[in-house]
Amino acid sequence: MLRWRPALGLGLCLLAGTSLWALWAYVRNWPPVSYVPYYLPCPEIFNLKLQHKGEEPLQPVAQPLYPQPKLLEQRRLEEQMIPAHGVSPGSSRRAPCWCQLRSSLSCCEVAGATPLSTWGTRDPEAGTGLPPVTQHKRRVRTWPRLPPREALSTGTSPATRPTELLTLTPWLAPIISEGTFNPELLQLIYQPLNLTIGVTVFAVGKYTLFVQHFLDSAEEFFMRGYRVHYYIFTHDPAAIPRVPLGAGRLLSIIPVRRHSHWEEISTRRMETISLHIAKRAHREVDYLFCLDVDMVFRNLWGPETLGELVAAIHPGYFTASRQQFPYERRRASTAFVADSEGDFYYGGAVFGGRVASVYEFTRVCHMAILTDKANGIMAIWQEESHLNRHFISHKPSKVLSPEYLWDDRKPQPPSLKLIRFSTVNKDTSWLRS
Ligand code: 5GW
Ligand code: MN
Repeated sequence: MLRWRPALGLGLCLLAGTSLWALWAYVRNWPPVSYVPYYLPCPEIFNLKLQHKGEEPLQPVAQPLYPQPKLLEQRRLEEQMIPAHGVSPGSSRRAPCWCQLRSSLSCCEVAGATPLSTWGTRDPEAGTGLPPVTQHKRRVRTWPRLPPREALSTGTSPATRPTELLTLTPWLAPIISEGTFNPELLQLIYQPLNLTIGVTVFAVGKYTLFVQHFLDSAEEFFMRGYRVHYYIFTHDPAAIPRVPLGAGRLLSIIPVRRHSHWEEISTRRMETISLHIAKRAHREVDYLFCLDVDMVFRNLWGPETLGELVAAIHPGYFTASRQQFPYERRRASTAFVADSEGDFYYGGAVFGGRVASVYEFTRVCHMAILTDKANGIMAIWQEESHLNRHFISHKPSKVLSPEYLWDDRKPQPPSLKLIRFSTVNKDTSWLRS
């Protein structure tokens, strides 16, 4: 009688313990795994791996929080006195600074004080018949209002002079602008390498009208003296003008489907480029730039732009703070960027790099776009939002200043010495009609 009691107690304890453990295991795994009930289009993209040798780049696991790098920096007059070769009195006591500022000061204007804020908009798009979550995309883009000049200057001290472009990112990637490089030296380094530079441009619908001007100007200014291969993606090969090309320069026309919805057009470029690299371009070019066609070259674009992965700073936001950048702010999108993140706002109209890196980049962006699509969401600026998200976690190895991505509708600020590549003024509503 007395013996089975402890045994019963022990049994009950064991039972209770097991039940609690099972309950804990269930709660810990809550919510249960669920799978997206969609078939993703284009599954081949997930399996393609480019045949290239090379080591996997090291990627940081966590994203640290750090202050936003400011592209336009004020420069103290005392720094101007530093002799070209180096150290000024007292400089050894100053904390080392990662931001290098250009040695020549040409401007007395705060670039941010020029009326950059009101110049242009992207056209609004009327109802597209998409579900509500994708409805508001392609809205008017208004550039952030910038503080008045007094607010930008440090005010009290007359020893400060306004703005110079930053030349190095906090992760030590050069920011390329006129005066930061020696073209003759770069020519000596790059010319013997016998490189081929690819360019992808899309000319679908009425955008074929831009091709002539684009190619004419590229022949004049883009990678002069190098082998260049233009890849023009179009629904209408007959509409592509026969522009005379210089020696060593090729043009291939690649037929693509003409999608009826602008959403498809503006999210398909990453897919098309990555497939094209895998199928063909990785054998034909060393570097690849992916450019908008509604643009024109106005000055030399040379080997200073070549790098592993290259991004260009968007002309509309180069004085804005990271909270003002038009990143995708909805967590439901894979392009989501928190207020505390972001270096520069890059433009979707220019990116490039080594062909293998551009392949990985476009493939990953395309997969992110597909994931969003499966979840019924489209990022606010489509490919540009995904490009910006990607460049936060995979920093570009070289950054092009807005000289390489300007917009004709904006006045040229004093901080830019020249404009090399610029969006032409276009009648957007007619083009897209
Ligand atoms: C059509 C409707 C909405 C958005 C884009 C298009 C479109 C873009 C098109 O109908 N055909 C076409 O070839 N494109 C390509 O995508 C062009 O190369 C174009 O330069 C690029 C990006 O579109 P953009 O230039 O209208 O976009 P934003 O942001 O530079 O104004
Ligand atoms: Mn464009």
